[in-house]
Amino acid sequence: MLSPKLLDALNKQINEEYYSSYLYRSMVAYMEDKNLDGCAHWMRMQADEEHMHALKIFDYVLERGGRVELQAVATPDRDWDSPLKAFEAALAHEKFMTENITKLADLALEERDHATNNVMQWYVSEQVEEEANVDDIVNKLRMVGDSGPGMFMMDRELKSRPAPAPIAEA
Ligand code: OFO
Repeated sequence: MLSPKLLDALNKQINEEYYSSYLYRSMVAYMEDKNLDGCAHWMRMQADEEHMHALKIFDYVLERGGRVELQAVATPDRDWDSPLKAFEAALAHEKFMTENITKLADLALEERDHATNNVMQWYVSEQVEEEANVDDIVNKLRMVGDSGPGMFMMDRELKSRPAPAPIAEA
């Protein structure tokens, strides 16, 4: 049985993951508006991945006999000054998500809930990967400048991002 404190924190994290998905979906719209198909594709894959992150906690709460309580998802930003600024915003967001996950893992230990801590460890590793991936894109965009031929090449590279692994494998 999940403690009330942990159940509440997990429900909040489900909402944060849905917000992440929503934010990246908003970035898809922004990139499409700029005719950056590759960037839009990358954001689409990321939005799908965040959706799966939400579902993984959703299913976990149910498995533990907890009540999932969905909350309203906040309105994401719609515009950024440049593709680089959008990716910088994505990196800042991932750092914020890492902080949330760390707090949840800490809380699980405080509550002596090792099963939840174990699930959170999956997210801890996932966040390392996510931050590294976005950081790499931000660095490359800073190097090439986010317009002209450099941007064209980057956009082509980002189009090759594969679809995220299905939830069962997550
Ligand atoms: Fe990229 O954040 Fe989910 O966990």
